[in-house]
Amino acid sequence: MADTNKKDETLRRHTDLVPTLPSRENGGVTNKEVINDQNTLLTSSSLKGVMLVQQNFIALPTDILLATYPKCGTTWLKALIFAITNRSFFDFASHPLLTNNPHGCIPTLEGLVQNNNASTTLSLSSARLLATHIPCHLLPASVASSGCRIVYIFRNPKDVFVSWFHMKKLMTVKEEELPPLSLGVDIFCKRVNHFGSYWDHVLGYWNANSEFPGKVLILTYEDMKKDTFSCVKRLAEFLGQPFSSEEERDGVVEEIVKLCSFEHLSNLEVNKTGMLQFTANSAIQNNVFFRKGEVGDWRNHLTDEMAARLNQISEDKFGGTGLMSHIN
Ligand code: PAP
Repeated sequence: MADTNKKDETLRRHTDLVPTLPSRENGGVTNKEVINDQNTLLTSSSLKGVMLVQQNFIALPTDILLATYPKCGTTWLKALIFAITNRSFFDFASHPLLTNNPHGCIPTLEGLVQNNNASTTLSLSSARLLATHIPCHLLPASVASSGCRIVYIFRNPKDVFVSWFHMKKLMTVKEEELPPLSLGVDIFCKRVNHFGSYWDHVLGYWNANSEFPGKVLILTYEDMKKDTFSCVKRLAEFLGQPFSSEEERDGVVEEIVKLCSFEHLSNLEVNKTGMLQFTANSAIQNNVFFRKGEVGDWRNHLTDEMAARLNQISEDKFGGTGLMSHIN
């Protein structure tokens, strides 16, 4: 996917650029934060991914891009999109999702351009299935000009925070490097995360939905939990592969819902013990993508004060957009 010379040139530019960008220390968190020229706070490693994608990826009209802010439902949606778009190639008894983590079925664009390894995709569908955490305004121009389809999922920020904090806990080698929960909330509120602010991320794709009608489908984790069946049908229609009445009669939608459910995926051997190679030098355990899979777990972790702080930012950022009704 990425031409090696162009990729090396981008990596050199990244190395030269990072020290010139304003940076912000990030209480106890290891990765240096940099503000890129489009005024978005990113870690230097996510900036590298953004630059590589901007300079090496050209979207095609048939591409399907799954965009998410981290911890909003990426793993689940990867599984569902993979199962929907490849349903004519695999049967449910020997499905690739039984032996591969969903992240191994749909590659992440940022990882793909770094690995230069398009063969990580297991999809047989003619459309390229790609995922990204890149904020909407930092995607390459070809995404808008090609008219490719984007599926975006977001989630109540209080649950996003709790999920992110637990992942951080699992990934932090030295206990002293993990900030206390209250500082974690502070970090999340001040927009210090790998891909900028949660609120700006959601707003970017929400606005793209009005700007490019029919090209962006927005889902919420909460709606998916409430009625997965209807969301799977909506997804299939948006992806141009609606279920036929025969498929509906044969229970294909239910099979997909069951295959991709938290209970099913999290109990598979591959997701309990397997590892995922993200880039050449970073691997991650598959089980970190499965914790509780519930709506409202924030109530078990956040104080009233923490919740009020996150609610206030949501009011300030999302007020008047129609987004508030989706996250309450
Ligand atoms: P990522 O951005 O690091 O890939 P992502 O998959 O977006 O993470 O989010 C992980 C969350 O989705 C976890 O939520 P929790 O911490 O609140 O439990 C994880 O448990 C949940 N999750 C993973 N797979 C599924 C699934 N099949 N159904 C529902 N939720 C899921």
